Amino acid sequence: MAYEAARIEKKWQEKWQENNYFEPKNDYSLPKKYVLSMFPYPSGRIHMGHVRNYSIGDAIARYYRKKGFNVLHPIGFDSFGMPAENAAIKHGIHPKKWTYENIDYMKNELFSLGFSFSKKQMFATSDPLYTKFEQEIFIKMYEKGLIYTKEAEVNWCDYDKTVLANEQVEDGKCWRCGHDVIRKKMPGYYIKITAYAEELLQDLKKLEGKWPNQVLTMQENWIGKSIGLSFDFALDKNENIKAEKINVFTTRAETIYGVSYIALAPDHKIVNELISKRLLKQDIIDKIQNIQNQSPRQRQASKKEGYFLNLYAIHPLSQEKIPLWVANFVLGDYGSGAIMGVPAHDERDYEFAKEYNIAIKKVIEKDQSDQEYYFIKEGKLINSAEFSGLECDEGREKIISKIEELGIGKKITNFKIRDWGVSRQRYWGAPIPMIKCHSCGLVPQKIENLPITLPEDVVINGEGNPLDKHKEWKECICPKCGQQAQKESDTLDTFFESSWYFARFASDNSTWEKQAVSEKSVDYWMNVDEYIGGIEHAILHLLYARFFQKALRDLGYLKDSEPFERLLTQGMVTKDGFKMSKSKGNVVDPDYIIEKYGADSARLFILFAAPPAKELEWNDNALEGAFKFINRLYERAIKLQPASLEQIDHSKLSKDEKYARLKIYEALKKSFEVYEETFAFNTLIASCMEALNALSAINNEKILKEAFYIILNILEPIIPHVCFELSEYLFKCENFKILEIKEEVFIKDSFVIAISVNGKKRGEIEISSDTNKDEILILAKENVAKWIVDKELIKEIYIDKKLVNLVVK
Ligand code: ANZ
Ligand code: ZN
Repeated sequence: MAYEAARIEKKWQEKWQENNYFEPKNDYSLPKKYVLSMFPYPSGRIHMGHVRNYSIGDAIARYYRKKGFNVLHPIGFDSFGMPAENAAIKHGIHPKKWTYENIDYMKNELFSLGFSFSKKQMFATSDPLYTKFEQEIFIKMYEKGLIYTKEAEVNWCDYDKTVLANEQVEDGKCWRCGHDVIRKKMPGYYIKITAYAEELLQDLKKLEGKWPNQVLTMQENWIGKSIGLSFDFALDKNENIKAEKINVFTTRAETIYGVSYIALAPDHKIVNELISKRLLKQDIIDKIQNIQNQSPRQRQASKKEGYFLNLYAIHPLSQEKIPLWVANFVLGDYGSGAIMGVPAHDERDYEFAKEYNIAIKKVIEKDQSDQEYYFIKEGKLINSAEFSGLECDEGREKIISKIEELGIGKKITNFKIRDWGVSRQRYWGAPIPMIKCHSCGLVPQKIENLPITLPEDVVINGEGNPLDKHKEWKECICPKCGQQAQKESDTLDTFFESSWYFARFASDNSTWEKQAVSEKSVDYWMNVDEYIGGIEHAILHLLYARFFQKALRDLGYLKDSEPFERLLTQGMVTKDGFKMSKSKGNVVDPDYIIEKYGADSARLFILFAAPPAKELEWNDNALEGAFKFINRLYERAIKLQPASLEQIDHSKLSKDEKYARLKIYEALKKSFEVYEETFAFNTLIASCMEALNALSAINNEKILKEAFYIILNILEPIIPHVCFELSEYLFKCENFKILEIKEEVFIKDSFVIAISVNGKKRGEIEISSDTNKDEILILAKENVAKWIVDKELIKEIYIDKKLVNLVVK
């Protein structure tokens, strides 16, 4: 009988559904594993990146299920967002219809790949029930002061007509559509993620060794804690402007005597004052305004640019006059938006000083080097009055104390992380549950009135926010005073939805109607034991989710402080050297692969072609190879007679049989380490292939049966359909258990001896223990034949299990 992927796969997918094989059990006394692959956006079809993500997660989930764990392996859809609206604009299809049709299609694709997802725990974040509790969480956060409104400069995409978070701007362009992003002042809702900055940073330590280092570093840099000195320079007298001093932030107080200029951010209030009072030449005002219109990122990427402001400050220690400049590389929203320029010891300051011929004053020296700059944080202070001669660290502390004594500054901690703006001027999102009332101001909707759902009758044409234009929908009653009021028409950033979905998955679905998360099941299932997803989420999503976990803990919804115990970031899928993407036109459609080879081949190829964290280059031959391997496995197994396993006396086996058995058990041993620790599925598959090869020399049915039992067991998480089919045929058991390691198999029954000729080592052979001395000498002579040929053999010395020495003339 030949291997028929389509028949086998359909049969088992139906069976698994019938027996609820994938559903988590409500028995909370069992050991548990919560395996989560990041849920997809319902863009229309599954792509290879998804197949990879879910093949990894599924392998882990199936392994633990087989090991007797209660496994939660959920899937859902991150289904709000812009593409649905773009489809509406382009094809006139309603975002809801578009989204839910895509979901239906993709669900089928996922199940046709045999992924062992729970159906019962499935939801889409655009479901009104999810919105209901999302709005409840929003209100609870608002009431706790974790959400507030402010007018702030935001990144605005004029094509998508929406605000973007800093992280959604890539090289000055919108991450979705690629159009230029502009800066615009807008009112909006902000989440106070900064209130948790320190905890978010400290808790990264708990994740060491469990999350990739790269991700931990990216998060640490994003949070960006730095301790430094904040202090004032007095402004040299000037009648024209109000300000009397300028505050700067420095992490290098020891370089204070090296200051040769002060630079202000283009949006610093002194700069704005000078502009509004026309105290600068028009062409300079134009140039400064030009910089103001760039996003911070653009400014930092450009060449250093700045202008002298015709003002001076007084150095607090040396009393020197220091010129004031405006500079494009100074950020308006970091520190105080002004820096002390120390060109000799800071690279950016140096470039700027070189560009504009500003003095460079060296105040740190190491090994008497005669360079004009020294960018490293070590050495002795020079030209620094009473501080000269001190090491950097000591000098820094002393100078900080001095400034503190003078009462003009203090040591402070700064964070780079900014509060998260969540307002989006879009239709297809969760409505922000706030009411604008003329008498009461901003009022949260009453919890019992949730969810605030989206109206279906909207005109979506890309011009403005459809909700804002929907007069009837906006009308409402103020929950506080009962007067006519209006709903907030902005919707939430979709990252809000993906920040707590894992806790919703962990809540038993029978509680979904009643509460956001159910304490009992969340207590049991959380945290996520293995979280698998793309490295592109290293900062945004993972930081927001970590924040939510902490905020929801403090609001009484959750208990733990970190949501994801371990994280695996999978590499990209590429083809012809490029990331697979529609725009590159190099996409391989999973549906086509399933049809041609079957789901098992697709899964095997994906897990065999590269270790999960590495890039995976698409290769048609390797896919073909995966298909052939499954065929071979199937054809060999199906020839055996079904029967149960029998005892094997290892000591009575032949050399080949022992060897085959060793290979099988090596693979079994490896499987534990791969499924639980390394996830190097590629090496595990390779071991199985080796074992299968070793079996070709065997026809002992007992051993073959044991071998197939083990191989099918090891490979079931990777190629489940064919393994279930064969184990049903051979062993009559569908969900068969993992065998234990038999140590006797690993006991070496061979040894290695060295062979030397006239005392020089010329070779080495592996000898099995049952070989006698004469046989060993013959083998040894064969092995070093080229050294003894045509020579007279004088003596043969054999040292037991160690050495053969041949003496020749
Ligand atoms: C003087 C100095 C001398 C500095 C030196 C560095 C090296 P982190 O670690 O990122 O906090 N800085 C302060 N505010 C800034 C702003 N708004 N925009 C751009 N740069 C700003 O870095 C702190 C350092 O970044 C500060 O220390 C300041 O430059 C600069 F040899 O002050 B330093
Ligand atoms: Zn009111």
